[in-house]
Amino acid sequence: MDLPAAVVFDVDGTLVSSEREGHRVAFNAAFAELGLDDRWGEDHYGELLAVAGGRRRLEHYLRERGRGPDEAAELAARLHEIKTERFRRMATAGEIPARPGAGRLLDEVAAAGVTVAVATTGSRAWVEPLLEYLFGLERFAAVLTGDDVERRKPDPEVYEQVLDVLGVSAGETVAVEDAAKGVAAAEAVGIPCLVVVNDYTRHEFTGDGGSDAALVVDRFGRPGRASVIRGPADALENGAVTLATLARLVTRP
Ligand code: XBP
Repeated sequence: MDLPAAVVFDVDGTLVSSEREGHRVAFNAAFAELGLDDRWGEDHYGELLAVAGGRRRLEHYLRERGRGPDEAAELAARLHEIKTERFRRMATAGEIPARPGAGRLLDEVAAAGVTVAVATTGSRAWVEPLLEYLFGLERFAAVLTGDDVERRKPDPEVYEQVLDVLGVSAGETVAVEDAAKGVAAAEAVGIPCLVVVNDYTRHEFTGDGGSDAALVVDRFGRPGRASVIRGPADALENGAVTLATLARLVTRP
């Protein structure tokens, strides 16, 4: 089996189920704390996810609601600071669950001696406590966050940085993502990508959307049985994403 030199995981929606009942709830709590009537419903938040980065998401929303650029930027920064602390507390209180099978796959990849890293748009202030709480931070050789880059996914900057930090090439690395903007970022630097969709991103992979992904599945499996949405039908092992699944995606010459 041609093992990858490294597997780089996205966080929100990939390793963890964090958006609908996590970030969205924290954003709404921030609105309330500042006495604002704004609340992001589940469907509306799914649309807002098109904007990567919580502060930028807030700024985009506030501008759409008619606030001027300076007021929107200043208010977005205040709201995001409150939201980030609220989400950090949710993470360390165990309110943000890992996706089923994510821990199993992390264990399998690490047991084979394959380097594991994270490349996320999320803020370091909650990313590290959440990874520590759910998986143990020591298992990640590198954790690159939205605080480490100027440009967020789909820009490839975070993946360029993680390859540089790990000292590996794109062709010997596999990325694991949940959304089209993550696939675009990874594929832009030549990293083959496994997608594990969720209820906010599944629509991006029907038809020819997100077509650059090497393999699209509906879950990690074990527990539960995963299904291939796009890619080789025999890519799973006993209904699960395994290290062998990831090894098939390695493109090193
Ligand atoms: C997901 C994001 C983040 C989170 C909110 O990042 O776009 O912005 O939605 O976290 P990824 P912040 O899928 O790359 O993990 O408020 O800290 O940005």
